[in-house]
Amino acid sequence: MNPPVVLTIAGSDSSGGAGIAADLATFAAAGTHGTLAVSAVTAQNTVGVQEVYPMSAELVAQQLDSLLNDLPVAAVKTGMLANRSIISTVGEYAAAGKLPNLVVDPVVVSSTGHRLLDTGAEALYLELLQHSQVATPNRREAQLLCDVGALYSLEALGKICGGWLVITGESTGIDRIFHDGTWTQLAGREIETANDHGTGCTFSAVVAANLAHGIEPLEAIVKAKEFVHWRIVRSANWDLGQGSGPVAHLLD
Ligand code: PXL
Repeated sequence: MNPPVVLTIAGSDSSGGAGIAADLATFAAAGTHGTLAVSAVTAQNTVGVQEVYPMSAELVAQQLDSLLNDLPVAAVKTGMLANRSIISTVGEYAAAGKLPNLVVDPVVVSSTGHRLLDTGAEALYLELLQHSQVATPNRREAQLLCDVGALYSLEALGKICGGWLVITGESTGIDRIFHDGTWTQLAGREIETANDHGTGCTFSAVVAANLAHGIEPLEAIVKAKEFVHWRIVRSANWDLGQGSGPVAHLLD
């Protein structure tokens, strides 16, 4: 039996905590085969981001063509897309129906506070979000998207999203889900740890992996939160690097 194939379109984090490395480890842990299109390379560690070098939008498109023309991709997640031209290129593939079960994590700022998206490029996400099955902004990203879209409320953002909007970290450990005009609160348990680098990437990656397994969106989201919770618990006392360390993507 073949494993489901999942695709991440995201940046590389040299520390291995976030971005493509986190996504691929998570895809493997979730029983899927991971494929990738690199949007940018970052020089980064647990303390901060030292350099960001975006790929050309043409190279992102070539990576997408190569794998989509060959492999049976069942779900896709986007992470860091770096700039306008890459977001709009990915948007064209989504609009053409080439990115099934699309999970959009609209990454704007790294956990250490470094911008991972060109200033002013947020507005282009509003187009891409229309094609998403699940969108996973954190509280700050959701507010930024409302601001650039002149959206007066998070409900208005939810209506723009094609499917399910999950706002992560609404307050400690709690996520809020908007779908079909209704909010659902997803309670979490607080974990005392400095090691939360890349948790947003891991969450959106496992949502995509769950969708690739044929799990319905709400269950895919609920299971993903549980998945991330246990990984944070496992690595809570790790002491890797001087800043925010990674989570245990593979558990053991
Ligand atoms: O967590 C957001 C994120 C996404 N993608 C890359 C990152 C980070 C955070 O550091 O480095 C490449």
